[in-house]
Amino acid sequence: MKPTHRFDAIIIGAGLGGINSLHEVLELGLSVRVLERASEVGGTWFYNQYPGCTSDTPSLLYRLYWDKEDLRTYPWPNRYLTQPEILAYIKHVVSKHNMGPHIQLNTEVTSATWDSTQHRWLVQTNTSEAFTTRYLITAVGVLHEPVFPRIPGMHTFRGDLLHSTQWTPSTDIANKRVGIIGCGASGIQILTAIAPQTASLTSFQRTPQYAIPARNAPITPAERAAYNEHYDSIIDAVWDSATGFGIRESTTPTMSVSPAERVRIYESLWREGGAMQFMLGGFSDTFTDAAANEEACAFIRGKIAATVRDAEKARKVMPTERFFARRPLCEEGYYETLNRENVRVVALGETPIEEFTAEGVRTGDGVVHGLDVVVFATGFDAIEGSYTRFPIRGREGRLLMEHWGGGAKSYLGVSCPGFPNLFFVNGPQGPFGNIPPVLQSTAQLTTELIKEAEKTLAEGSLGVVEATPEAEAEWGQRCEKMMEGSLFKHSSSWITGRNVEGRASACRFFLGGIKLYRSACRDAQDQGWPGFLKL
Ligand code: NA7
Repeated sequence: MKPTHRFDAIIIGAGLGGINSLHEVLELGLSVRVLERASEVGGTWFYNQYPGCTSDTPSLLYRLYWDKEDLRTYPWPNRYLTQPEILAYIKHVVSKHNMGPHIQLNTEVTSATWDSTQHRWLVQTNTSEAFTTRYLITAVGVLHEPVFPRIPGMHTFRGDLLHSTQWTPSTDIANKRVGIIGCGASGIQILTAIAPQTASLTSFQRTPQYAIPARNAPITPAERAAYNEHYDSIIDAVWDSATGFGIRESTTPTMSVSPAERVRIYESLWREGGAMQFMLGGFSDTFTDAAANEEACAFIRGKIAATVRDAEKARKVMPTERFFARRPLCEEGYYETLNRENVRVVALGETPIEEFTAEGVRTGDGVVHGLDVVVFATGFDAIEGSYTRFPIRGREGRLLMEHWGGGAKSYLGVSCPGFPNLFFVNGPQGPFGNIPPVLQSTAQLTTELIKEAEKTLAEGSLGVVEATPEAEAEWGQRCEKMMEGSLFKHSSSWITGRNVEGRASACRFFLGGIKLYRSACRDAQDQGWPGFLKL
């Protein structure tokens, strides 16, 4: 029998979400342990070490907002943060707030089971220890479990195969013939970063996307001083916005201005840089109105045609998707890099990959693309993927993944009926937006729910809260309605789960935004939590 340690709260995962929740739980004065599979903290920013890995959130907002002193003093050099900079920031927070003693690394959770006699979760791990806890908080990541397509003949390939998350500092691409499958954020960042070092680089593209220049640039001391002076109002504006990216979200419909004025606005957004800024900063209806969306698409297609010199290459990377309606991509020299002689593009829509051979990849036209390294930048099994690694069993042994059979769902992004005192960080049907304010918003709700459970416990009850089936269903309908009104429903991306074979296509996010989400949470609290069972 393994020794079993008792805590008030167990948090699974020590990424940004996990350490933010750790802060919240410590503030409540509860005993807590964070269990982390990896050998370091950082989560997504520890696992994704591929070249060019960069956030598209402005640096001043990729922060935990509760440490106001740190907001003003922690240095960041540029408009956007690279992966090593974010990882360093997360480690800095852990060290500054002496969180290390609460975090147990190299510890993979293998199951979590609700014990309805003790009213506690029993958490098993791959180590010699088990844990029992009243509150279980899963901060296991939104985009964590890789999608690694199985292609015939992969085992025969004599070169190296890796997913973008498996890139390590020892991954060697110098003077090699490299193939990249996939052209989402990871694929185009890797391509741009490594093309100059490779002998040749072949980009296998199934669905070319619309990408907007990031225009990363140093932050001047004067800019930093201005941010520091106004940090409080900057953060207030984040809470008051839909996406939390610190941009002005336009209220002007596209067709309400003249064609010339539209182009002037698109040009100015293009020069300014930032994908979210482009999608939301110019016009209010880019992702809700088909005709408005096409105006933006046509402008971006024009930019691609003007940048990519080789007409055949330009044709192959030209988006053919009807809408600019995925999480928009930021690029930093991607289209220019395509002009390099050593970069080739294979349009998988015309010549799909048929199989791997010992030498490389054979496409539908019979061509064998000789390769030494193939990088699968093929994305993630969003949300559910992180929960497939270990079973979570709630009341009567019900599996969370069974509860999510028709698509991952929850009430307010944090709780499911039948799973008492289980709280998600960045869970399904939480707000879609900039991750740091999103995870802080859902964690604040969790804190309020834990306070409620503590109150009922002190009053002699069981100290248990969980969403009601009715509240979960109603919230799900609200999420679906928001999706109906958006063009995101047409894309086969991780937002709907259609990027993964076998996953139910459903709305995995609350597209109403951060402001509306927070007001829904406040309303629930003001009304005494009608959507939660309190036992
Ligand atoms: P994404 O955005 O999900 O992109 C994955 C890419 O891989 C995309 O181009 C896919 O094409 C492609 N893909 C997936 N499976 C295949 C197969 N079997 N064959 C060919 N191509 C394939 O993942 P990223 O890692 O780039 O970015 C994830 C998020 O991280 C991003 O949104 C940012 O928020 C940060 P498809 O579009 O499915 O045709």
